[in-house]
Amino acid sequence: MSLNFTEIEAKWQKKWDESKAFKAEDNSQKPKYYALDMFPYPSGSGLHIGHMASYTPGDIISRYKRVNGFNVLHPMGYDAFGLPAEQYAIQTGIHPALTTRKAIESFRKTLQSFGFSFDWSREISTCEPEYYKWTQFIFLKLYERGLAYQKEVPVNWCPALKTVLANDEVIDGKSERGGHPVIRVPMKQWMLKITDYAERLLNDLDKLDWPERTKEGQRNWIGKSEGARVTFKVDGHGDSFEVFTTRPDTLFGVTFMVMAPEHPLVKKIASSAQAKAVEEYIFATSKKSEVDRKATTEKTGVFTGAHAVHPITGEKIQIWIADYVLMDYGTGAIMAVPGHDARDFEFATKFQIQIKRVLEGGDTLPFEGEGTLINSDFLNGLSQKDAIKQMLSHLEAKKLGVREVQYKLRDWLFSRQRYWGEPFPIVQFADGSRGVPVNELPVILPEVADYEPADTGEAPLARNTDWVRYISADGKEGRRETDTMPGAAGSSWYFLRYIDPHNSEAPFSPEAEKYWMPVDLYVGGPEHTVGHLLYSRFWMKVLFDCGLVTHDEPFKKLAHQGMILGPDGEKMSKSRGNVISPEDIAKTHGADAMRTFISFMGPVDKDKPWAPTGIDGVKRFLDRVSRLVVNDEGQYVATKDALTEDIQKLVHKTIKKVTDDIESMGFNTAISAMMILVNELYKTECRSELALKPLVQILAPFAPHLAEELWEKMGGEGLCSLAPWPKYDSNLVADDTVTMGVQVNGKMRGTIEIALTASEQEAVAAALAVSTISSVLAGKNPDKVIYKAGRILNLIVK
Ligand code: ANZ
Repeated sequence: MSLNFTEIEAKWQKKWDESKAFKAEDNSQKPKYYALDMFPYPSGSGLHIGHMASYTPGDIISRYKRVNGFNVLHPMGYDAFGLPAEQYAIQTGIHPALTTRKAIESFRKTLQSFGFSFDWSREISTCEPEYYKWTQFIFLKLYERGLAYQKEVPVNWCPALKTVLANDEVIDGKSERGGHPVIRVPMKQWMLKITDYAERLLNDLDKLDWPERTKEGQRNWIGKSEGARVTFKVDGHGDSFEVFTTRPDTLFGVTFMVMAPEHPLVKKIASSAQAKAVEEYIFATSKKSEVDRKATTEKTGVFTGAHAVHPITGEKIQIWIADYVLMDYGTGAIMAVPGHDARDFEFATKFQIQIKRVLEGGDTLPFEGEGTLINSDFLNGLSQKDAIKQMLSHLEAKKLGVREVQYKLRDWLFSRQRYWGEPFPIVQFADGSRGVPVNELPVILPEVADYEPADTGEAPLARNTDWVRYISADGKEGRRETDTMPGAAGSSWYFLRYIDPHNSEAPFSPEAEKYWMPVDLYVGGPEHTVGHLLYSRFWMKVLFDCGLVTHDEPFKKLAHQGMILGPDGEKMSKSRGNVISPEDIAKTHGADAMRTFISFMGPVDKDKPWAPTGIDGVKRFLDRVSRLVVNDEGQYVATKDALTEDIQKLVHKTIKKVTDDIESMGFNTAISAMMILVNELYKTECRSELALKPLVQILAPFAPHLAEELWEKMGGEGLCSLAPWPKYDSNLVADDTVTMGVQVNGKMRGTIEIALTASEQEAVAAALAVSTISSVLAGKNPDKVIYKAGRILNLIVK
């Protein structure tokens, strides 16, 4: 009978809780370490294995840093507003406030049962008024700075969810949550001007220790393009229009123009002969989603009957409309260069428009590579790069165009026609909208019986006429904003609330911000790359500009956890029936085994299939560790014996390996190293506390409950979770002998086992003693020796 893990785990969770073992200190002289996990949505379906995979790495690091002299902030909370909670509430018919609170209770209980070393005194929930008061406060800061505005925009409307969605919430034309179809319709919405921060959001990525693919994901989403805005006159009209091009070098290759069907000039310039076809095409396009328009399906379009005038050659060029040109990028109109742009080529081919080559290179057109300019007047013979420069100067000198930078990034659509979110602290008066005075915050989300969204797009709060009616201090009547903020509002700054969670005067104190920020390690999924992770950076920069924070990036280092797949190697899902529930594993194997197995399965950021035999193996390993201290009869069997030299060295090497591996988040190899040590202890029948105490300490970040129990049994001082990390002696960890390959005339002939400090003479002597080497030498002495200690020994004979 090994130790009863269920009892042990409950016992130590209680002790940690009672002694507030993991409380982060506020006025500490110690260096700080802020380890943050992405907080969960408290949905009704409970915590899943993905949460465990996500929270285990940060907990290991927190526990490790805590015993290495750091004042560690490791908090947890709930992203409690937003669609999932509300959808669940609508399905069950119970108020979202109730279902959310219930889900939070269950989440907290499960999280505690896994021994995560969170500072529970800092727990926050974004749906509580004392929290969202400050979300509203920050919104007012954005509003005051002109970074929050209302606009009629084509939005992603999801008829099934009855709300609009942000671009990152729509994947392949379907809602990210639920996979419902999403269509484009114009609606008046709140927008946040994240585009004002595009350049800083792009540049500051360079100072972050984030996975490269995540930074690249943000770079692409921001999508900076440098080029020119060129003006074209409409032939026979007083009008002109502009195009955005990244390729001003190809201006002499333009053979037609394309406007987005929504372009304001289209109806005006369409010839009477083409008017009907144009109208019909505009109507057909209005039914297409942006995703469909961007898809590489067959090109469609209609000639407007109008012509543009080439700004340099004066040639007349047909103006078309086509849905592959989008209204909300660049200027909504392009100069088409079918010789060197594949989309334009396809279009020109279909509609039999002239195709001109203006760059040398490639056998066939379209040629999209780099080349030398031809058929291009004063650009002929120039490289593409020089031609771009030359053309830009020419356009600017002749006032035909200007240099321009474009970003793909769009302003953040920030309102939802839903109930379960932060009310906007905004009132519409007859003469315009105004923010409510700060002393009226929070604007409480009223309790309503009827919180279902309407088909019309009108927010549920609008039905609450008493709440909507607002009388200002100076007696003016207004109407409260009835939309609510999106789920990502509360999560855009929650890391700042943990640092001072009970402050009722401010979102956080300046001292707390100075001390605790930025987050030293943030662990969470890569799916948040262009949503939450970008929004948080944006809000942090706005707060920085307001002088409310002293750091302009929230997360110094970011790590992603991989997915835990089912035993079949597929993503876990109810329909596949391959879901592993953490609660079940906690019952059969215990939290320690679960945490250790998750760490042992492979590198943190890789997807890993769950292996039932794997967790059994890890459980056996933990049992083996415990039997070194207490045998199956419950007798204490550890000794105070001195260690042999070999075991002493191995203990120190293992401490070093585990230390280095935790630092680099290589948890799986840390556990392997501990397994090797445990095997050696069994082999040599060593049960000495001198080996076991450090072993238990370095095991503690992974299997903290068992470590505490064994530590207590061995008479360790205080909590193992707080005992200083064992130190290794660097003299004992140096590998003093190495195995080296030996070459004769560059050809590998054998190996020698030799001290790292061995001289050339000693190395040659050792080599000559190996028969496979001496037989090749056939009695001759080497004429020349190439020797680098520990690396190479090459004997040269003539
Ligand atoms: C002429 C040209 C020639 C272009 C050539 C490309 C290649 P990125 O890099 O993504 O910024 N474009 C501009 N506005 C557009 C819109 N609203 N909808 C669709 N396409 C648009 O792409 C910039 C290029 O995409 C621009 O440069 C323009 O085509 C097109 F050999 O102008 B180019």
